Amino acid sequence: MKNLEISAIFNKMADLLEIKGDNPFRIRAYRKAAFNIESLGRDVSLLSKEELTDIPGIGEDLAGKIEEYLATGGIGGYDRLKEQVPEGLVTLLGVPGLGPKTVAHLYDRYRVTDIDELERLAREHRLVELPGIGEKTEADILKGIGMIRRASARYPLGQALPLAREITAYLAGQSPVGLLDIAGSLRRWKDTIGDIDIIATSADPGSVMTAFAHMPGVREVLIKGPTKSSVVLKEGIQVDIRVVDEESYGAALAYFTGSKAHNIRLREMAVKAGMKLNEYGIFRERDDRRLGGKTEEEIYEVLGLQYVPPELREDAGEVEAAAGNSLPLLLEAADIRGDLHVHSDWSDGNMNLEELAMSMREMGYRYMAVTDHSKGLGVARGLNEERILAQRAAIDSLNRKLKGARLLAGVEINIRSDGSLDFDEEVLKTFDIVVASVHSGFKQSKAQITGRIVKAMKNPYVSVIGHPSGRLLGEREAYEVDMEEVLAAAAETGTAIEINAYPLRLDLAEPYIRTAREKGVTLAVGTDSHNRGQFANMRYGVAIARRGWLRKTDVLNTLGLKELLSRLGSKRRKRI
Ligand code: DGT
Ligand code: CA
Ligand code: CA
Ligand code: ZN
Repeated sequence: MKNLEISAIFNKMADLLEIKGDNPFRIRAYRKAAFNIESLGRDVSLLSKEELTDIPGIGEDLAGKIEEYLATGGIGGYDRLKEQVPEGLVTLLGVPGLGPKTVAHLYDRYRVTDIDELERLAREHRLVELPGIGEKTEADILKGIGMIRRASARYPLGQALPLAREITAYLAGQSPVGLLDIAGSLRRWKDTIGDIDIIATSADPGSVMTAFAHMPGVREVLIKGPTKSSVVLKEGIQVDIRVVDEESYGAALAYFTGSKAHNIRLREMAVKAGMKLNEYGIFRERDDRRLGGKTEEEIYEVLGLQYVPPELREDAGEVEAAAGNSLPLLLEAADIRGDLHVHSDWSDGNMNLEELAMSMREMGYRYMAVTDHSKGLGVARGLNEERILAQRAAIDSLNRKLKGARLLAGVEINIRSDGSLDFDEEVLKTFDIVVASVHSGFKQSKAQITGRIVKAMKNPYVSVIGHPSGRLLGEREAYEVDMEEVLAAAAETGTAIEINAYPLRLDLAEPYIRTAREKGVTLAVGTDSHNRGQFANMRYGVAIARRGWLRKTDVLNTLGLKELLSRLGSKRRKRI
């Protein structure tokens, strides 16, 4: 649907006109049009020109721009405006306390086009030299910059989720909460999080607000209202909480879980069916009769939809699937039978093999693959052929003592910069499982790095490609790799692709997981654990798999031990 795209452009045009000091009525017209298009509840691309001009605030001129966008994917007037206003000024307009006139002055006087520059000037007290700016405004602008920085920062899921859980546990212990859930992108298990959203019910909302504002770890209270508060934690993460009525709980949870795009689709469906959906419930339009809203399930049911798990709520086809009763039956944490990527103290892990076996039992697994690094990775004390043999003997003897579970003899073999591997086939064929990963040469060209991984996959003994894009959230971008090509080669060679569950990796990223599934590629979820606390990260891998629409059958480590070994063997046999 193009409504959101068009309303965003109209808002940007209003910003640009404001900086230019254009006619206030014209600016207001763009804002009003943007608002009305966003909340329209009907797809603008299906409307005739006449129906377009029936939308409040939309006349011939704006209707023409909408049609232009629908026909060409752009708006000439917008492009011309962008040329007239220096880049960066629009971002400055987003700083609370900074109006368009001041932005224009800042530019005329100091050529300021970005926030860093603005911050420097404010700290040097040079903003007060501008017309209309006093000490107070300057201080407000500095505050506003802090807010913007927080709003644009995103935090890894693995950092935000433990904090959110601490907060909910604290609130449950310290205040009279009834129902209590984490909502927002965190409930959808998005790989990075803008802020933490919490929803609750309570007989005494005021004391929940007080407990919330005084929790340990709060650096700043932004808002403290009767049912709604926001704080900033010392980590810099913002947390929002809302206390709602019990009869509205499901509606509020759905609303604040989002995504925004998913919500908009649901609201459109409601409107089409003569209903109204908001954070208070779902109602019959005609007489406002409440049709549901106590639970999320009620809302989906009233809309005639299957219940959509939070991980799928991205307007990525899930609404259509739910309407057609064809949502996938998603992978569950309980489907996982073992971990396929684990390090021991033979390389850079801190657990010995006995401890791995113990953790395997604790996790309720049938198997766990010991995949220490190979010799090329000196920094991780990678193993050479001789050490592999010694480790193998230790694994075999331990397995003889284990009942009902087995440590698999594996390796995380280095894919060298030319695509060759650290061990030759004579050695490789002695492993139960071989995970092949890139640990160097991240700066290679796309063609090189793709070719390198594809070459590794052509090796009949390579079972899985580990952390396939190399990304480290908030630290390192993925290397340039043609993932489509890697996935095509994975399908062709029968190589599995890893979903690395280490929270800073979450690699493969979910859009590619979906592509992988469509191509018939098998995914292998592994935690890459180096210490005992990391096995539980499997839950992150499962969530990311779910966000990629994976079913149990798409995932290698849902197989029982015998089936797994036979599947791992099938690629080898195919070659012979
Ligand atoms: P984040 O925090 O950037 O990782 O992403 P979210 O999805 O948690 O977004 P957030 O915290 O701004 O808002 C939480 C949810 O509230 C969001 O997923 C949907 C809902 N919501 C917020 N603002 C709007 C809005 O303007 N329109 C609609 N329909 N829903 C909204
Ligand atoms: Ca959020
Ligand atoms: Ca929020
Ligand atoms: Zn690795």
